[in-house]
This record gives sequence, structure tokens and C-alpha cells, in this order.
Amino acid sequence: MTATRGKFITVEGSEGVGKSTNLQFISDYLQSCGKTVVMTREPGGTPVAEQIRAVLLESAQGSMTDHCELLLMFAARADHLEQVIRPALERGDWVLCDRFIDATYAYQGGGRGMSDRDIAVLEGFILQGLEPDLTILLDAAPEISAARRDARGISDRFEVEEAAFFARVREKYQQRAACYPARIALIDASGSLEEVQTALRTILTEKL
Ligand code: Z5A
Repeated sequence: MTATRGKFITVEGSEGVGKSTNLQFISDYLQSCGKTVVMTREPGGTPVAEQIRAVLLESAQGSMTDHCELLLMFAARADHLEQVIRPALERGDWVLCDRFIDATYAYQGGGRGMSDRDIAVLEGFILQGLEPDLTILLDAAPEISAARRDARGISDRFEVEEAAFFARVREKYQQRAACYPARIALIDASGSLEEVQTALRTILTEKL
């Protein structure tokens, strides 16, 4: 990375908790501070990674093994990192990504029960030491995020999982926030959008 490397910000949390809504808010805030922002998402962000996303989200439930799912997440991430994230950071742009590596620990690790050690091996191989400068974790009880998701009315292969799956996902996210307090800022996302965005503005001002 060059001395002018941009910053890498990721936004995480359970389904429907408000990531996309707040990603736009963060992007607007950063641009008002004069930053060039590349907004992207995982799985996805390149033509091939978007095709992998479609396989991951639209396949029938039970149609793929947990190992296949994990490797597809990292295959999409490898393409995204090399084609979008690393070049943008090298240019000095700020990359704002809807989900990244913490989602893998939360969903494939917490949700599916795969081992953190196996995920860490793939993380080392594909990320080569790159980590976000800041991760915003939007946290809310599963009932709240499920209600927001249902109001929006779309269900993918993950969203049809049982409540216990999402409880494990949330627990793993919370564990990671406790393990990496300098990088992961946990925001209570159960309040109104205005309350959440006030908290976001405070964190962005403090950290960046
Ligand atoms: N996945 C994985 O398993 N492993 C990985 O490594 C990665 C991903 C990277 C796709 O993610 C799936 O991939 C995901 C995990 C898996 N599946 N699940 N579940 P995704 O990010 O595309 O899918 P998603 O989590 O369902 O995101 P989403 O549908 O875009 O939801 P969101 O971005 O969190 O929420 P939103 O669309 O901004 O808000 C939902 C609604 O709530 C909307 O009407 C808002 O206006 C409303 N909202 C938002 N905030 C508030 C507040 N504060 N109050 C009231 N209403 C609100």
C-alpha cells in the first residue's frame, strides 16, 4: 500500500437491520468531508462476484454444502479484493463495503457452525493481511431486524433460516466486537433512523 492509501470501512449486522440505508448516509457524510467514496458490497462488487452472489442467495435451501458456501464467499471476495477494493485503496479512495470478513465469521462460523480456525486459514490466504480500518456493526435484536426485513418483503436463502441461526449470527458479531474494540464500533440499531445516524456521525467524527 502507498502512503496515500485510502480508508476501508465496512458495515455489518443481521439481515434487514439497516445496513443499506445507513451505507448511503455514511457515503454522503464522507463525500461532504471531501472524500472520494467507492461504495460496494459482499458477496458481490464485480461482475463475476455478483454471479456468485446470485448462486449463493437464490439457490434452493439445502442445495449446497457449508464448505461450498464458504468457498464461494471467499471466491467472490478474492475477485472483489483484486479488482475493486485494493485498486481503490491504492488510488487513495475510501472504500465503503456492505459486509466483509466479519460476516463470514458471523454467518458461516456462528450461523453454520464452521470453525473459526478454518475461516482464518482462508482469510490469511485471500486477504493477505488486509483488514478494515473501521467496521460499523449495527446491532439489534433478531425480532427487530426480522420485522424490518419482512416489511421490505424479500427473502433469500439465508433469510429463511430459523430464529436460532440469527441468534448465533448476532452472538458471533458481538463476540468479534468485544475481541476487536479498536476496529469494530457497535451501534445500537434498534432505535429510530435519526438516533442511529446521530450515533454514526459521532463515531465517524471520532474515528476518522
Ligand atoms: N453473507 C454470508 O453469509 N457470509 C459472508 O461472508 C457475506 C454475506 C459477505 C446477503 O447479504 C447475504 O449474504 C446475507 C448474509 C450472507 N444474508 N442474510 N441474511 P445482504 O447484506 O445483501 O442481505 P441483508 O442482510 O438481508 O441486507 P439487506 O436486505 O440489504 O438489509 P439491510 O441493508 O440491513 O437493511 P435496509 O435495507 O437498509 O433496511 C431494511 C428496512 O428497514 C428498510 O425498509 C429501511 O427503511 C428500514 N430501516 C432501516 N433502519 C431503520 C430504523 N433505524 N428504524 C426503522 N426502520 C429502519
